[in-house]
Amino acid sequence: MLAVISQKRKTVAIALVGALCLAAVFVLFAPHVSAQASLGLEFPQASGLGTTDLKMLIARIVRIVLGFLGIAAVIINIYAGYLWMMSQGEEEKIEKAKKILLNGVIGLVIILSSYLIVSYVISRFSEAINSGPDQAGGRNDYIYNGEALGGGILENVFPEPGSNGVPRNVLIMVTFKEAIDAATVLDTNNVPAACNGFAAGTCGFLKTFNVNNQEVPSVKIINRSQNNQVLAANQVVAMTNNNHTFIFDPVAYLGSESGDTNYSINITDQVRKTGGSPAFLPGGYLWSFGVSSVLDVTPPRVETIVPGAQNAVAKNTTVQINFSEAVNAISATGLATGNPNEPFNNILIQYTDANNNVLYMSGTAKISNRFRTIEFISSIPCQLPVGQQTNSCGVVPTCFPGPEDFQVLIKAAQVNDNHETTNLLSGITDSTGNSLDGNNNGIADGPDADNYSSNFSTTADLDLTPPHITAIVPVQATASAPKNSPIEANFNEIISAGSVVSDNFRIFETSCNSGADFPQSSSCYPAGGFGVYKEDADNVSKVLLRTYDPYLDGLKSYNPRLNAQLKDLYQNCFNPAVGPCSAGQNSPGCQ
Ligand SMILES: [Ca+2]
Ligand SMILES: [Ca+2]
Ligand SMILES: [Ca+2]
Repeated sequence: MLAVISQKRKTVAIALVGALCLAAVFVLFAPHVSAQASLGLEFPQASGLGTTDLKMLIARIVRIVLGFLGIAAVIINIYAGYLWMMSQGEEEKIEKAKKILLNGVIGLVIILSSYLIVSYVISRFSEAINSGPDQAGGRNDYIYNGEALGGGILENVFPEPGSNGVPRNVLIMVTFKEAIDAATVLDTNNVPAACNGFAAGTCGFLKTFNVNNQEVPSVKIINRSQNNQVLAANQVVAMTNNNHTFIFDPVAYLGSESGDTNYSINITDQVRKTGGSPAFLPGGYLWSFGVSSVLDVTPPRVETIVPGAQNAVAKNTTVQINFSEAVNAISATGLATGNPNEPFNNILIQYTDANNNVLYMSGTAKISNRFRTIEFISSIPCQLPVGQQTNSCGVVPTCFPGPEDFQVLIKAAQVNDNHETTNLLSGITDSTGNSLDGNNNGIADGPDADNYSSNFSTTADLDLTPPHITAIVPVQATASAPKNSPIEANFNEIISAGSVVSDNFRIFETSCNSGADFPQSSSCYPAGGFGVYKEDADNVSKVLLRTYDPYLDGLKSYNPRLNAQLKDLYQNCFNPAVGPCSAGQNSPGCQ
């Protein structure tokens, strides 16, 4: 009798251990195995870039092999269970089943421990590869969601996520891809003196919302170094000029004189689009940066302006003004009507017609390139050559008159005797309010001394040649870049910064690739978001994409992609079929 009970106990115990191991295998392996469906580095169009480190790739392969071994062990255990079930009490068969089961369980234990070791190694790799400087302001107690920068409604935020040494007098700038209902951001009935000059409904203290019986501001400026204190609504002035770009100006300086301070900004889920639908998923968007103990008193300069005075250019040109630092988006952008006394008039482009009349260009000034570049595009449609209906974008570009000589005037903002800006809207200022230093003496002198002027000439010709890619970094075949290094594409001519936006250049999980240019779901994009920008140096015109902390997931495949809406300075869409070839590729489009 006793012997029978102990036999039954043993049987139950072995069955239990087997079941537990089985469950463990499914919990640990199943989701990873399915997540490994796409291992290949894809290279669609002429612009796909590999993003997987070789070490990570090996670690992933090891994990997949372990996954298969785990499945094999489970099958062995099932087989043992089957033998036992079919033994019909025959001692010999039961004994055989027990042996198989025991060995199967031992195998599983070994595989599980190997799996844990590999997982540990992979996580260490991830940490080692993720070695950027971006450690500002931990965000452990805030939930991050999918509506991140680039893949969601946000085009750009300033200061850049993860940046450090941000001056205390910084203005926070946010650009949305869709129009926002300003009344859900700012309080149109609570307008401070700082809003003088702004149209009704475009400037005010922050709006508050009642959430769980607490008054919560629409945008939270959170001091991470001081118990996550949130600035009150009447401590922040919010402003906009077009319901796309918003600027948040804290009444008092951020941080302290005595040391660095970490901040997070949370644009809450109370903010809504024009039309009323929520701009964000629950939780809104949050990003972090580190504020230094000093103020920025250095005024911004014009670094380069294209076209310059040297050569006459085709008349469908864009005027591109690159500043030494980020500038205030509101005073630098707008619709120029051709009347120099009407806003927008901080950037004026004038010429003299055959009858000696001074005329001003009508057009649009837009900001891009992480708030460092302003581009002016004429509003006059071009006369295309006979027989040609459109350019490579399928549209009629716009033109300056040509041949013609133009003067460009970029206005400094009004300042007082202490060189402090007195009217933010009156000219170009930097991201902390310093007025443009047009005469490059390091001091904000205000107009007219600090107005910046330049000139260029047009020919009677049009440039209708699309730009093309000349190189891609990292090169696809050697894809071993750290996961936080920028991805770049080089072009054969200067690219319009205004076209380098996340609608034209994105990175997403390869598994989301549906054939369309970009996936719809925000969960396909990196959790920390990404930003795109351009750089022109040493005669190379680059467009770049950088991801933000926590960067790319080392265990996933990514697909960076440019679409054809990326344009040269003459409004021509780029030709994705022409570009550098990958190894072994042989096509007429290869350069
Ligand atoms: Ca500055
Ligand atoms: Ca100056
Ligand atoms: Ca061109």
